[in-house]
Amino acid sequence: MNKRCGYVSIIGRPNVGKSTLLNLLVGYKISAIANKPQTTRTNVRGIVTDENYQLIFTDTPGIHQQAKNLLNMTLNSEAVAALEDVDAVVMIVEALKWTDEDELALKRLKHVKSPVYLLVNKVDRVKPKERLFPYLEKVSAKYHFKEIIPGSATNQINTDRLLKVLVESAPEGEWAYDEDSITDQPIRSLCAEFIREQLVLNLHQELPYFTAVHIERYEETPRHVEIDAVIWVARESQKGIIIGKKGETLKRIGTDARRSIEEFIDKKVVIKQWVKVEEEWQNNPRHLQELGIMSNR
Ligand SMILES: Nc1nc2c(ncn2[C@@H]2O[C@H](COP(=O)(O)OP(=O)(O)OP(=O)(O)O)[C@@H](O)[C@H]2O)c(=O)[nH]1
Ligand SMILES: [Mg+2]
Repeated sequence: MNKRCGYVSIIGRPNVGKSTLLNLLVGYKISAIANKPQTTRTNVRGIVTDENYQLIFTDTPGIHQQAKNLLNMTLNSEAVAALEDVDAVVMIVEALKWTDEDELALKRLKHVKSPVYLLVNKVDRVKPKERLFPYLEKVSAKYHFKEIIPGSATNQINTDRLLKVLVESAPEGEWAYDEDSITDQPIRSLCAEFIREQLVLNLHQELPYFTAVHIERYEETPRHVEIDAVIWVARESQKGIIIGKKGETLKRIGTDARRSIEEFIDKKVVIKQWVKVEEEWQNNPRHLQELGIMSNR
């Protein structure tokens, strides 16, 4: 069999399970997961290589409404940009739900020429299963999906089927990456992603939306890796909340992120963190570029 190499983008509204699917397929945690919308802030690439194929997945920020500031507009436009020049698209929705934001994500597929597969995710929660049938019928009328796959990224239901059809949609060709590559994200972005994940998990309500992480230094010594991270916030009061009483919240965020990074790079890690305030960072293009959220297209 000839080798196949294909590019696949994963899109959908926030919180449907895009990053969970990416991590499952890649077999490593490279994209942050949290039960809150807008966890993913940049397009994250994950590479899956088997004997006869290589698939290069792009996990995108959730497409959402009320994108009023530059940050939110950028998240939406980066997600849409990932639909260009791919061999297949996976749109994800949550079983039994169809919201205005799903509709918005669907609209973005209008000009997509490649096949679009719909993963109806989180079916593990649907009981009894018969409740799915009318839903599947309803979503099939919404777009000419190449195939609709009910499944679950956490419980690995039908994810093999999804992988199989994606491989079939990939053109024959040489691989774009080494067979042992799992991502093309620079290690600094991965570290920022792990810290951001802990911010989302450890902070309540809306606060994570106002935060961003930038790795200012990543240095390997023979014994360990030293990381200097800046957490940007928009207000002085947010800084206080992130630091917490006697610095406890920030410490917990650092410890949890350190564990994830150590597991990933298999080396001891020392993280130093600073919380800095810049009021309008979410509307500052230079800042968004520095953070890797806005690309230089
Ligand atoms: N029950 C169940 N939960 C799931 C499944 N897949 C993902 N989740 C959960 O859904 C939540 C959101 O998952 P993410 O992967 O972060 O979602 P996302 O689409 O990447 O979200 P954004 O980055 O905010 O756009 C997490 O709590 C996941 O554990 C599934 O198949 N079943
Ligand atoms: Mg995500």
